[in-house]
Amino acid sequence: MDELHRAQKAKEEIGKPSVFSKIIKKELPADILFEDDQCIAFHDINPQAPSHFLVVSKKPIPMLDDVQEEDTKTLGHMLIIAKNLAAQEKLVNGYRIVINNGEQGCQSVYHLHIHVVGGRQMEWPPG
Ligand code: DGP
Repeated sequence: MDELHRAQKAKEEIGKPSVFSKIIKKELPADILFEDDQCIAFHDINPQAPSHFLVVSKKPIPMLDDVQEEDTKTLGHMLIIAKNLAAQEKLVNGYRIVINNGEQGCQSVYHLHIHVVGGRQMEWPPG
């Protein structure tokens, strides 16, 4: 199943523990790059570029639309971790940060996460 079809089916999973919650609890394996009390970062299982990793909130916020004022610090922290890890991964020529939100945003896992993709020339507009 491709990412678009996964995204179209994914809303059925809202309210259930996400695959990312299982990775956070170490019930599922992942190639972890970083972890602290607020977030965890690991390589995407279906990379869209030579380097593709996710920075995932430990708080199980389903999507960006659900973020509240009280989450401001966590979101800012996740962006700082994303750019630190981009440097660690040697994405010196640039990279892209993406948050997919909802069905038309092509979100397939309803647990807030930032994509970091790099290692090749990105294009615009995105598909
Ligand atoms: P999004 O479409 O924005 O919800 O992105 C979800 C991403 O999560 C997608 O690129 C594939 C990735 N993913 C899904 N399941 C797993 C998993 O079990 N392990 C890892 N490492 N990544 C996963």
